[in-house]
Amino acid sequence: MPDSSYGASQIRVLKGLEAVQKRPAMYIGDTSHRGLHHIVFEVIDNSVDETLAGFCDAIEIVIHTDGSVSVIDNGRGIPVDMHAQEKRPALEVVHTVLHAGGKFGEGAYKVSGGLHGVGVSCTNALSEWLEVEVRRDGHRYTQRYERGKPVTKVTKGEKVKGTGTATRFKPDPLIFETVEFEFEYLARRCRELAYLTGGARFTVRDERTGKEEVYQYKGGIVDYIKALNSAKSPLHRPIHLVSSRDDVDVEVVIQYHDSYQETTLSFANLINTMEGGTHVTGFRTALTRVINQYGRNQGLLKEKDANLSGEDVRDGLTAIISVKLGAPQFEGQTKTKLGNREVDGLVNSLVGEGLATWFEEHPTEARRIVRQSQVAQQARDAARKQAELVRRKSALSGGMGLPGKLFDCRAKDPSVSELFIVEGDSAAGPAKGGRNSEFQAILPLRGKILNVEKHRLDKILGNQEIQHIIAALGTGIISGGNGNGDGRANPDEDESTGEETGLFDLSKLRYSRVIIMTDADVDGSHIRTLLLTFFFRYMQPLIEQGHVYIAQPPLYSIKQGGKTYYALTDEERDKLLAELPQRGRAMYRFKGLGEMNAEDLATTTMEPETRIIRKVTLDDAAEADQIFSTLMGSLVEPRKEFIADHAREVENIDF
Ligand code: 0RA
Repeated sequence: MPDSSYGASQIRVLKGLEAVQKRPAMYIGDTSHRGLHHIVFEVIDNSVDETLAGFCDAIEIVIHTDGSVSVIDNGRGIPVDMHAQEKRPALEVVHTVLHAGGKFGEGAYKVSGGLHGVGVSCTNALSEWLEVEVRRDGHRYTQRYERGKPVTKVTKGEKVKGTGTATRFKPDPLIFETVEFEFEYLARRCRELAYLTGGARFTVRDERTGKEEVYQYKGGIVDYIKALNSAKSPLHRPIHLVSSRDDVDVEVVIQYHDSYQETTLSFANLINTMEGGTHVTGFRTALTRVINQYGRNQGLLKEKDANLSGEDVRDGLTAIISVKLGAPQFEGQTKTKLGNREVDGLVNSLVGEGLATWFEEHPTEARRIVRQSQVAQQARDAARKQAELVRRKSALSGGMGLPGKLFDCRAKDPSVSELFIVEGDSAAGPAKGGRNSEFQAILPLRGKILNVEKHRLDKILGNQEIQHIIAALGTGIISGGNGNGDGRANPDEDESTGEETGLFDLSKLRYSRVIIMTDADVDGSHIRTLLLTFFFRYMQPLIEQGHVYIAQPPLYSIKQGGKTYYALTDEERDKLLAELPQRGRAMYRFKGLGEMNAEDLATTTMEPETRIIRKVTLDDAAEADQIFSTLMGSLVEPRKEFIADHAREVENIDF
């Protein structure tokens, strides 16, 4: 009965793809902006795998005007021959069977870059249509699918030169909440991949705007660290360590500069491990050990001196850690923490050996690094004393320690009360008028908000606006702060005394909701990024426990027939204008919160029954933190671009 097995496999395929369509979030995380882009990355990952295998050096991503996206590579081309078991062309199997990618034929990959590894069949299932074109064996082959199902056979076309795979697809609007692609989001990841693959050329083009970026970095992560430190004063040339053991590849690049912030980026199989993990722990333990050992051996650290802590040796450190392994385990809230136990000791010993050798060979630079860590140690002692002082002051003075600018609410029960952090005194007016003073408090921020990237803890705590926020919330802060992109409240798992986190106490939180309310423009979004970065680094549990929100004030009001309608975006405005009759209609554009009257602000943004607010996730905050680092901290090019794009807000940013 030759046909029954064919039928059975077809049914299995249908069930698989239907499961993806029924529960997309199970496969791609969510169906919002992030999930939408995830299905593009799923396709890009396949091309990147081909790059890692050494067969592909150019990948092109195009956003088309019809809402579809193309991913084009010059790899070997997905095989089109018959799949022995499935009795269908391999190309079709890859697109219709879950987890089929890379597992077929000879070319199975040792290391795969896909995050969830769900494969292109997921992208296919969640697309209104998908067309794939393979150049292979001197011919063109094509196939088209609609909502995951093949609507043509794999068709052999005309003769062509070269090899490669081109995939074009249009995300299904019945599945995704938004189908609007964001050029910057795709470009950012492609730039990262260009650094991590070290040589492959990534082109990202947006046919809606004509924008195009090309990323290619022959020096790999050494180029990456140079870019990160390009606006800083490095103490030495990048230290580049490459080694492997037990089928795990470890590549690390380290460069100290003369300012304070730590920037550690870590990757496992090219995935940005924002929550850190065993590779980061191994790296940190090795770094602390080698610097202390060298300092002791050279007599820079005296017998009576305390050891340098992990935090001390990371002041002014930029580091990129990239590991590749066969079976990565991803853990943590956002599945971006590497969990493989064996990696810790392995990275620890490989980095330890490499770094110790480098120190012996570069005594001048090595001494400079030890000396900088010692300065950090002294400053940290001083900062700790000051932090303790700030906390004691506010604890001793009880309610009296609240900032004068705070318009507090009457309710003293944190579980019912909310704090609105608003931008500028002009916005404070309507916010005060629009609030319910029984349970809603207002804290206006004024003047320059400190650039937390550039300053050490003692300076940050000295900043007025930051002090007001800390005092109003009542929780205190995590005194070490989080290293950039690390995502853990206490990064020093290997050496912590618990002292570092002792200053933060979530049970002291005076409001259950902390709502950031800024203008719906670029200035507002910038201040929001700054605040999220501060919360991410110094009050992370606040975000983890879901206490931070973003208000969404409207950009437009449209009055028509005695009723008022509001629009948050230009798209919403256009939709309303199309729906409402034109006669007697008046539209108004709010240039800022300060221009809204109290009633408008209350209904749209403040009253719990009618407002729109958004809960901030750790992911949002981590992303803000990364955007912030990129814009303010380091990369010169994006910063220039940013300033050019938003010149008028620059006066409010402390560079
Ligand atoms: C496995 C084997 C071979 C090619 C590929 C995978 C491949 C997959 C994708 C997905 C996007 N672009 C791709 N490029 C290549 C071919 C093995 C052979 O030719 O022997």
